[in-house]
Amino acid sequence: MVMVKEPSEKVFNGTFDGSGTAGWFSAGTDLTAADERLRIQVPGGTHVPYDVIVGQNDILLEPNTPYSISFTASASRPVTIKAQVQLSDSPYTATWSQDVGLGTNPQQYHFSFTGNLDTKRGQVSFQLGGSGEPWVFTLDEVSLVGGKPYDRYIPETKPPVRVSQVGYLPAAPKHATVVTDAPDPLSWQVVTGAGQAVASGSSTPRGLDASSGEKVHTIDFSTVTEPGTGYTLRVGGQESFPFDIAESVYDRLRRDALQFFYAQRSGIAIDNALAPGYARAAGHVGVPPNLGDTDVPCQPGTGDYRLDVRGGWYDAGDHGKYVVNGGIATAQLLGQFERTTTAKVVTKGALGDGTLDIPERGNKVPDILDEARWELEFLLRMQVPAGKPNAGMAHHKVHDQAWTGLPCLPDQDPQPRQLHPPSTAATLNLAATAAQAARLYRSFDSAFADRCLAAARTAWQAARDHQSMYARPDDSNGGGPYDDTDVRDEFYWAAAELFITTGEQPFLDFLRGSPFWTGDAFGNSGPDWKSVAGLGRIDLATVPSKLPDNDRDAARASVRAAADRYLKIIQDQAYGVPLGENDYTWGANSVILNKLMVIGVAFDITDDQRYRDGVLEGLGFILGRNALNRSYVTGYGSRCSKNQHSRIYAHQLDPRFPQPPAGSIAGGPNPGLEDPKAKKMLLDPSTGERPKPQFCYVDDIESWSTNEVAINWNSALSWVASFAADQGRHDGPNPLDEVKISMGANRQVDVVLPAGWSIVVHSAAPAR
Ligand code: 9MR
Repeated sequence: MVMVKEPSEKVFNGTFDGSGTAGWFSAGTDLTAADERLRIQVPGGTHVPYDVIVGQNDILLEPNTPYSISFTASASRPVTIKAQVQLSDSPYTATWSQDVGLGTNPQQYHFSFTGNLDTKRGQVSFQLGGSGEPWVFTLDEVSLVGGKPYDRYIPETKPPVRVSQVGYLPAAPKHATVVTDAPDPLSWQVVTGAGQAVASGSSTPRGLDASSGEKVHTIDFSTVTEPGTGYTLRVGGQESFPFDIAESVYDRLRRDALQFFYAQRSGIAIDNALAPGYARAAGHVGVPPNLGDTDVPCQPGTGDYRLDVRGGWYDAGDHGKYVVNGGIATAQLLGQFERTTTAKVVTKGALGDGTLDIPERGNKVPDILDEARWELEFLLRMQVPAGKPNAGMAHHKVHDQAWTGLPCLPDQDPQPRQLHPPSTAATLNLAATAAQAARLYRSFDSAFADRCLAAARTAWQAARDHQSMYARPDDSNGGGPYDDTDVRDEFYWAAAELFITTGEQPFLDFLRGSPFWTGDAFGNSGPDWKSVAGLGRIDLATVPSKLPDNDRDAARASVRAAADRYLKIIQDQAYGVPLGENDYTWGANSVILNKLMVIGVAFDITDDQRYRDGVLEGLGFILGRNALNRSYVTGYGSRCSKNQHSRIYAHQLDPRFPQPPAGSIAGGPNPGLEDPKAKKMLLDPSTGERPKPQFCYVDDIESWSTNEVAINWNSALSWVASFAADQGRHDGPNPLDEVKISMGANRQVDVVLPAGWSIVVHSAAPAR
């Protein structure tokens, strides 16, 4: 944590305490911190001072202003460096420049000057080049004080009346939250787009909301059921953003959340006719400057072969492709589709052929399966071929050797790509998704289904033979680690999918021996890329299989138990969100959505409206009913996220690039603040304190830990959006489907009716 004392301190993380090199850059050398100091290996053979630089950009500088600069520095042998305060880009004008002779013992240096630059793009830097021999530079306690106090970022959150900015289903509950210090209930009114008040009541004071640090009331205006657009909620002279009430309120979101995946595709040109504004050349198809993905070598020491691993989706804002995260994203698309074959409340055909704008549209295969197959084909390519070491395992990931900058279109990525070592987790992700695919594609393409099942079996056996090959947590140069050293849940998930698809006893035997057979599969955060037992449990609970009835009942009961826990949190939270104040983390919005998925499954298997209502209420948080009064989905709501961290959707940095497509969800509030931008914008410069969890978010492209796009986050949104849309206009439930008629032992007909139904026997019409 940074501990800057002066309110007008301009240098961020000048003490290198705990935050590593956050906020600093280097040129001509690597940036490394050790022992809470910057420690730079300066290469030899350079000519001029600016051949090697370390420094910090985005420094606010004012004209005619006194500054004092100080730092502690030393060198492995006596050298002279140049310290500067200057513009960070051309013409690089310096307002202060000083040659500084360094000795081998750390010494504190202190200088004063009057600045004459007027810029937000200032730079404090140390030029270290010009030496024939290499040396080591050590830097600490860097400070530049002067000018206006640090301008703390205060987000715009008005108005204080918070609703789902997208809207509500006519027949669903409608809740809102108001930020107010008023101790007593406030009166409210719902007003139509035409200005007519249609409902009124008084709010419920809820006291301090710990996740935001603000006092709030809640409002229930569920009595308003008349469809319409442009409704607002008025409380104490304040008016909410407008919202709709309609059966179709989630229909566009269902399509857009899924359409996101096409724009993330690797290995294919994105067609402007299908994704207007997002056209780009095919990425990583072996055309320079790309060096992948058609012929990718293994990382040194991993294998002496090369693989064609083209295709799939780019994981997130980076160009990496990770089997582990590809696994859950694919499983959620497959599960979203499979749900429509088992749940009662579904809109027939809503995920069918012709529902997305993708090249495969019109091929008689549901578009969601076409999209998922784009990733599945990539996952299959990541399997180690027969005859190679660890055959049958899946490589953990393929990505750039070093991080690229932003923006960067995929076809322009010049980095070498590498296959990282196989892992047990990746192999089981392949086994699980390929096994699920085998049953879902069977009726559309039996050869593909066979190929998937064979790969799943091979992967399963390979994982059994290599049960503890783990991805390294520090393998994060040029890509994320997705490390995981507990793969019991991956084994359970893969066994579940293989059992459901094949019905074979050994898989059931394996399941019975798993700690998850009776253990909680959902935990406190629902399924995520690292905890996948819930994915298997949901399918055991919902997909017809040879699972004995009592075991299926137990699986269902466990889904309900988890859903009940999450519902309770929703009820306790004044913003109707299934997260407690300490549950916000990297990708928090996906944690919310994954918990909503579990609650949605509970509705599917019970028909209990409380679960349906919980899903819709939680989705309201994502769409604007939150402390930042923001919809986290691009293109949805009056104030929405649109600067997500992405090399492709880098509009914020360069207007020639697009913003993320409508339907892209941002990672969300994350008190971890694991990127320098979020730290710089949100940490209190004088105390180092961070804001309350809901405020730990910035819609800035450089904040990857609060504001990235990612396939596993959009897959969660897609599942929930589809569920929600189904609750609007759907084809069921048809009570007649539930009537069970059988022959009784005593020559009687036994009729079992759904709860609440009765039989009226009419006399037969006389025969003519
Ligand atoms: O979603 C991942 C999150 O759970 C981890 O805490 C974080 C740090 O390891 O990584 C996230 O995943 C990122 C991945 O490593 C690289 N591509 C972007 C992903 C989303 O930020």
